Amino acid sequence: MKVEDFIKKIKSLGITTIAGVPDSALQPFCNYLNKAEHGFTHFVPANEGAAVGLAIGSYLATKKPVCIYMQNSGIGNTVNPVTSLANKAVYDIPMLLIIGWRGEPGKKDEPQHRFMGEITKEMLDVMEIPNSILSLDTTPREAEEMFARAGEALNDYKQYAIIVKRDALESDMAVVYENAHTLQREEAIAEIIKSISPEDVIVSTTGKISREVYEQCDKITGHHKQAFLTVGGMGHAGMIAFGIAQERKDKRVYCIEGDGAVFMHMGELAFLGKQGAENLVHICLNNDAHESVGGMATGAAGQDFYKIAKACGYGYVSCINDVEMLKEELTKINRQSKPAFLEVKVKIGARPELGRPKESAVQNRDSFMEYHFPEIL
Ligand SMILES: Cc1ncc(C[n+]2csc(CCOP(=O)(O)OP(=O)(O)O)c2C)c(N)n1
Repeated sequence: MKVEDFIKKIKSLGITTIAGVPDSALQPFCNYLNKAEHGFTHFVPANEGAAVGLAIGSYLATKKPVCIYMQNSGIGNTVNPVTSLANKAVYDIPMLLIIGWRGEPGKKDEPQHRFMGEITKEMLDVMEIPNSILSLDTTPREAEEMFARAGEALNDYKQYAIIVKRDALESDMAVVYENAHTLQREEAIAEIIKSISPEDVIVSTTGKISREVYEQCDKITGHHKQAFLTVGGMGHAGMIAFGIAQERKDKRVYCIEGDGAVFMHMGELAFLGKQGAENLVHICLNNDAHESVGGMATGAAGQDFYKIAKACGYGYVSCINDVEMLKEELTKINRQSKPAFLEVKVKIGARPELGRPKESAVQNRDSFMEYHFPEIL
């Protein structure tokens, strides 16, 4: 289906506000929202649950349902506000969910998408959200019927979900996402890895950052056992790093996150600053965008994360945007005995041939644990 037609159908439901977190399976849709004159009020909140909150508020003030878009992994973030607020047992608030289907059964995808891919429809059914699947084969008539069902559900105060298969939406619009920075994210990652001692721990975030950490570790140290890749659970790498840091004070723990991930569960900053872990180094590679899934700007683009970290109690904070400053800061950070936060302003973009982890997630877990903590095995 052409993305323009899809957008028209959403509008035909009386929807004027749209909010979400981008997904690569929804890339033509996300590109359209970024570049075209679509006429919606559009927001990219911290996470998908926050988008549900926005939808509830907007409905209360206008009586118009909001459209929320997300990757199916984001359903997890919506469960609480949908089940305990929007559901008919509570405030009965209609909203339209557009959900990119990663891990569709029978299609090859990454391990973090497999289970949620299998249970996506079931999750919606359990949450009493009527739903339909949009695929490449959906005929115009079927799409018409799907939106008619969505309209009825919204009129009946229900949420309605359209699960969108990869390739279901098409567009000829090419969008280039840019910012004003010059440092390549992967170059910054290479410098960070070079500065870290072999006994120190790396925890990296969801998306291409982990794929770059994996490849740069191989290139620089000859293996990738030093790093735990937070391939799913976007926004939780900081807490994973802290979980390790508080158990093993003899090791410095480096958390390497993107700005989208830090933003997604930013409450962690207040917690981590307050804990005062002397061995925690939190690095935010800030490109103001969700680059891994296309490049859409985050709803916090332009914010200085290091200032937020400072206010949250991190003992050492800094912000840099070139490789020489990065090297200097990494040397200083290695001498700190207070939680440190380094914001690195980076360009949007990645190598097109960037690989993916070759082992299973469990194999990577085991080799990480064997490398760092052989005594517990
Ligand atoms: C809960 C959840 N929502 C959405 C996604 C899809 N997703 C994967 S990576 C990513 C963007 C990450 O952005 P950022 O942390 O800024 O790193 P960047 O890719 O820009 O370097 C998104 C939205 C996800 N994996 N999980």
